[in-house]
Amino acid sequence: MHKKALITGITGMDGSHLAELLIEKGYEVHGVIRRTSTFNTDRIDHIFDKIKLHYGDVTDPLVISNLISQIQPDEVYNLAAQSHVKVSFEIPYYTALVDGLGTLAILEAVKNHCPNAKIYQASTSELYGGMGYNMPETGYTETSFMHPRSPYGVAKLYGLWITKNYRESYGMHISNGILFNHEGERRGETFVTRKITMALAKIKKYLDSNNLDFPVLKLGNLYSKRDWGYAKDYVEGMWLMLQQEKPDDYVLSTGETHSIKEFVELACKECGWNINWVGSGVNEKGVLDNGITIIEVDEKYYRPAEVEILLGDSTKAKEVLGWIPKVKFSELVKIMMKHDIKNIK
Ligand code: NAP
Ligand code: F7E
Repeated sequence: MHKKALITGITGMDGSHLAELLIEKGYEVHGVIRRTSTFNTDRIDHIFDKIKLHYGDVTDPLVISNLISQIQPDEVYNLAAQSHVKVSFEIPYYTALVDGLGTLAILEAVKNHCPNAKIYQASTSELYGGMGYNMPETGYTETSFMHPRSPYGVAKLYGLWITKNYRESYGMHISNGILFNHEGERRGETFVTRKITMALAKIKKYLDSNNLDFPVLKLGNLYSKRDWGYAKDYVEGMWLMLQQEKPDDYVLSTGETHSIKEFVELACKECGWNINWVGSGVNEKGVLDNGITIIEVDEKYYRPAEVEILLGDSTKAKEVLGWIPKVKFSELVKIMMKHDIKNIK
């Protein structure tokens, strides 16, 4: 008998990589997709025949309950979320509904219809808030103090605690993956890494044909630091958590932290450029050796509260799950830049 998995958020970056991994492992893979007026299945079109898709929304407990009751999954991966931190300041109520109460809908449905199913909850490094005072020198661990700094982070804190509560109250097998930023060639185009690699690939195309009429890349805070890993490594960690006899919570991270500027600098190197930073604050610019400005700061990308620095310590995941991230920062930038140079339109 094939194991059955249900993935919410299957059309997202992680959902698509996880679906591929579970197909490889012989699972019957089910996914929840939202009805949209244009296609939203780009990331899973290549595996369309190998998965079973169901219309639904985690803000609709009725459909979530019906689906879980009908499918009777062995494993549920709750990846659905309004996952953009900056956008969460603009739509805080909706973010709370999806990322907070959506999680509750999944838990109730599993408790009522298949209480032995194992659940993965997509928790996040945004829970820590990155203000520095609560970060150990070697990085945040599962027990570090949490201080979320956005409506997204606060909604995910509810998700973390309601899953812990169902685990303690009803003995359910629920694990939280506290995942630090992970990226890749399928990353949403408004997250900073992909925004950079796509914009630089476009600028390169213009400059290679001696056309200077290119759109300058506008960024917000260039000084925040992130612990960036590769999405494919992280979905492996999600699966490993559900293969354990006992549920638990795990940090997944690379143990390195780099600024937005460092990401830009390495990405430029992949394009064959050296970038120089001139000016400061909103007047700071990224200028190539030949004097061409390719980056400007636009304060519209600043956040009302910023997460300044994130660094994770995934010792527990290494020791218990045997999980080690294969791709580190410089390799990640290379993968993304190469992909976008090859595919940019
Ligand atoms: P993503 O690319 O933004 O994907 C989010 C997925 O959730 C999409 O499939 C989206 O569907 C779906 N979704 C959104 N609202 C929904 C709703 N109301 N009902 C059902 N589905 C809904 O995110 P990701 O980067 O793959 O991240 C996956 C999960 O991990 C998210 O929960 C995120 O918050 C969390 N996380 C991500 C990171 C990271 O660095 N990537 C780190 C820590 C935690 P549409 O395609 O229709 O929009
Ligand atoms: O921002 C700065 C921005 O939007 C990273 C989500 O997957 O990871 C992600 O959240 C940093 C921030 O990711 C721009 O201010 C500068 O400091 O790529 P991001 P995020 O906010 O870290 C966590 C772990 C999640 O859980 C989330 O779901 O980059 N930044 N200039 C910018 N950010 C964006 N988006 N756009 C800019 O122009």
